[in-house]
Amino acid sequence: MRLRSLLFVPGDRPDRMEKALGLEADALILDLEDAVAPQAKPAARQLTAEFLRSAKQGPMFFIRVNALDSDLIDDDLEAILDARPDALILPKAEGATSVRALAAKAPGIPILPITTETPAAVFELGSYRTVRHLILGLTWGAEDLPAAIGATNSREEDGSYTPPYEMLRSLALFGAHAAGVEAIETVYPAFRELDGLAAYARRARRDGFTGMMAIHPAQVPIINAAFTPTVEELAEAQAIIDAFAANPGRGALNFGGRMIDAPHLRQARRLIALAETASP
Ligand code: 1VU
Repeated sequence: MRLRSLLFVPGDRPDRMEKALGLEADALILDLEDAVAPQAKPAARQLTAEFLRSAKQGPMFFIRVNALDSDLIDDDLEAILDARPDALILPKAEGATSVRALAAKAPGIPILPITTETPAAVFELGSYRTVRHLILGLTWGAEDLPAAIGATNSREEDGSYTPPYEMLRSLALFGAHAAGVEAIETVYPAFRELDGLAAYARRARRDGFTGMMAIHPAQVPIINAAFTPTVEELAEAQAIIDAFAANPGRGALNFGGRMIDAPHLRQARRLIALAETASP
């Protein structure tokens, strides 16, 4: 599975769904939650299900349903489950309990929870490893929690996260890796700032995220590039693997003036494996 870019498309916009098919996003997230106004929810369910039935080729098709404690999710699932989405995005998830509750309503469909949107969710970030068989990844959000706790913003003036949200990002990252699933970076809302996005996405991959959500077509190629290893990175990874192969029995080596040992070899192997899954 290659899951570098996941593009949100509002579920009541079939024109945008068609456009999204040609954008090389690895997955489309057809949204029934916050991108759809309350009065448009019934139409969005129907349009999303129709689109899913007619467009089975191309990217993976994920659907973001409404939250478990909304009175909307059962109608969402009734409308879309027959169309067999590749995964369900669960907003306002509060740990393994939420995942089990959705899995009971939608058996056999992998779940990608958004893990940091309520205060209680924060204390459940370590629990996802108990439901790793039900989830394909973890992602996080920096938009809903400030509203839930009366904070004025999750970002500093320069766009970086304030300490509480930087902490949440780290917990979501390690929660995903503890569960052994994809770690998906949250959206970059300033969709006209492409240089800022490129730096943000590079930082995400550097930190251990494996992919990232997008909200606008222009973000997709930038995210794909950031999560695709460069030729130079691959060459270095191969050289590290070769160096250990040429020195069997040695735990630590001099690699051009710097020490490499077991973690560097693991990292190099992981990068080569990542490139193999990222090849079309
Ligand atoms: O040039 P065209 O007319 O052919 O196409 C437009 C526009 O339709 C298209 N486009 C999109 N196509 C597919 N998917 C999209 N998400 C999408 N967004 C735009 O691209 C062409 C240019 O559009 P634009 O630059 O004029 O953009 P607008 O000002 O019309 O729209 C900007 C927003 C941000 C409103 C739009 O991109 C959008 O609706 N994005 C998705 C929002 C969303 O789903 N938000 C919820 C998830 S965020 C979250 O919850 C974080 C955890």
